[in-house]
Amino acid sequence: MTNTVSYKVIDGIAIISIDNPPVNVMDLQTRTLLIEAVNEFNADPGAAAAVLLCAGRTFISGADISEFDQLPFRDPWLPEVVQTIEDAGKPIVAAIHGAALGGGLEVAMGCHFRCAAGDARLGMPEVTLGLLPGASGTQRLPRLIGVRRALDMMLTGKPVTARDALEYGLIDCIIDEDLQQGAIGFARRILEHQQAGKRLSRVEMSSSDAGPGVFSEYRRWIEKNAAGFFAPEKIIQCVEAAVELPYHEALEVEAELFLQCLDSDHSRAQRYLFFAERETARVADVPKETPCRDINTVAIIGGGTMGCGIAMNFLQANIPVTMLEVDRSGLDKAMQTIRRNYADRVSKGRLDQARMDRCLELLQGSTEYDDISDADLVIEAVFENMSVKKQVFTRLDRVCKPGAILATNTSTLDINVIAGFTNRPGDVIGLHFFAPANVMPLLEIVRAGETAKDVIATAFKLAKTIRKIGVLVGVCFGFVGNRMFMPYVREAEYMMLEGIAAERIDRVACDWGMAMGPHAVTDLSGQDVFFKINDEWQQKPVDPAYFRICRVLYEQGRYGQKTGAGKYLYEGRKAIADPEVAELARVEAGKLGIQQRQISDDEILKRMLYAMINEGALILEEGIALRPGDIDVIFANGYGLPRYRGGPMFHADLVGPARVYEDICKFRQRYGDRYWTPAPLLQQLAEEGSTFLEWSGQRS
Ligand code: T1G
Repeated sequence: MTNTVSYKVIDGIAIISIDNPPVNVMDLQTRTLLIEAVNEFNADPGAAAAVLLCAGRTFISGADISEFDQLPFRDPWLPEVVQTIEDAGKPIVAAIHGAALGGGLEVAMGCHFRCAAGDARLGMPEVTLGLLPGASGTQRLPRLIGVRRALDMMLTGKPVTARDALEYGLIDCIIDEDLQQGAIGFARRILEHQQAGKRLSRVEMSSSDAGPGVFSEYRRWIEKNAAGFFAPEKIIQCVEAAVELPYHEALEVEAELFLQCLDSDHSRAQRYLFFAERETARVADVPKETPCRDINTVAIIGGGTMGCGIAMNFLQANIPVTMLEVDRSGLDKAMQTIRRNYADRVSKGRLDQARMDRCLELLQGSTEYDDISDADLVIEAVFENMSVKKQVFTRLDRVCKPGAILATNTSTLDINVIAGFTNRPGDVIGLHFFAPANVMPLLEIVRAGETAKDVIATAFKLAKTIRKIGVLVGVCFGFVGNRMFMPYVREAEYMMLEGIAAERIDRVACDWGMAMGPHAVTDLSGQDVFFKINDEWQQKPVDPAYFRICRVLYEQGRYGQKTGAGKYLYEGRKAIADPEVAELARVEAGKLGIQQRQISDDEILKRMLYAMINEGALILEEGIALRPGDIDVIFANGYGLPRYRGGPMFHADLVGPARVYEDICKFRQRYGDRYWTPAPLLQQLAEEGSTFLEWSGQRS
């Protein structure tokens, strides 16, 4: 194993270099060798100062997250490394490029000075893993940049730019030339001026550093922005300790609260998603080195809401787009929609005017198919109807150049049939975006029977280019996300027929952490949308109770938010429980002979989640999803499942497949086989005492 830390001296300045590809994590070897290098520097009379930097594309990106499941930590643990650096008898300058994240920034704060390249980023993303900075970061950061800015960084997990870091005092200088040379020059200057730099553990803090009411202000921030998450409150408690206790006592509080976070199901779920999101691109028969097609120009067919949102993704990635509509008025409307979407973002400060102008410069419009004959990628986003798709793909097959990728954004139709409208099925793939298409991070990449491997590889590369998380799914009704979401809504609807109010069902879902309850979601998308999806579905259950309330509401024109009434009444976007809907449910239940019954919150939640989990088990058996983690990534990034729950399959493993199976068997006894026949894989795991993760061999 090559050493990940090296030491050398250049004209009296020691260079301590970390080289631990791909992102210089502080694993055990690197922690051990870094301490040895600092000790060597301490003892080296030929080195008056030291520069600590990293090889490769980034500074230290943090502790090794994969170590967190192998407790106890193997010494030297990171806090010891940071303190060893600070205790050095001579100045050490951190030279940061790429990103200094988590433990990486903590190591940099152990140094006495910090320099950074102009495009470097510095952050504390631990909260995104359900953790807190556990190597003295909660104590050093407030001492360096103040309580408020430290809480902002640690609670949001968002990195700051080098310029902001300089303004905050997080770094001492920005180096625009060669980083190592610049840092050496900086080190020489501090020696000339005999500057000792900051030993943060010796900086005193008191409650006056926090200011009145700051912690209650940030607790209100948590309620609004991070409700339900475990770690944010612990971060605040660490900073309270920083201003109330001596450094070393407060450090003990940090250590204790860090372990509480580490041991929480929330953090296990969030760490699991971190790796699961990086695993989705691993496709056994499409190796990493599969060549990709060049995508330099994109055409979008259909300038509706989805088509415009999809177009914006590529414009923001500096890829020219031609929007194709059937006629001039449709095209003008589409171009206006895109302009308005960007203008909204500019008015909200989420985009600057220059960026908007650049995006619009890359946008062309046309009503002629011939104008897109040279596009490298065409994405169809027309009306969800097979005959319309046939017209589009027949024409694309005729006009598009050889090698162009022909993608459909369909969410329910059979892509094998769509590929059959062309003479090039290998070039056809599904790219299923989620509304709003320019915002939602999820992209279902739908592999049809003949989709070529380089087309799949290109789709994954494209997903990264447009900052989406691509997940490969197979062809079936609803692919993975919608196919599992429908049983979730089906049960939510059925319980209304059993006499449970829509608002109570939604509350139970939201108490578990869902961003919106199932009934609020269907009112947002539209009861008409759900009615049409089911109407198009040839193999839908032959069951008069299936989405019965949705159908009755549709027939009454109560589509949801868009008509001011659906499952709820609406005053603007405010949902108000509607007794008429509860009565409607009772009437329909009477017609269907469905008994009203008392149902506990616990069962309400299980009925919805276990319906999803059972469908997910079928999906895994059918190979429609490659891994349970892929399913969970879909739900964490496209359906508002809280990241601290991991996802439906992670939840099943947490509860235990055997207990899920047991409850599903009880539902089967009461409601029959149609919806509650346990998936064979779930039964197998229950009988083996195994989990979905073990079954898939996926990294936890
Ligand atoms: N630990 C282990 N593996 C990591 C890792 C980490 N910290 N960061 C990245 N990897 C792996 C990743 O799984 C992938 O592996 C490969 O490196 C490339 O990553 C005590 C408690 C740095 C911005 O949260 O945000 O320090 O898939 O594809 O897109 O207070 O990686 O190739 O096998 O993401 O260029 C805090 C996490 C840790 C930063 C680079 N730090 N990493 O993005 O590459 S907790 C973080 C990232 C901590 C201390 C606390 C990104 C990146 P594989 P990648 P990228």
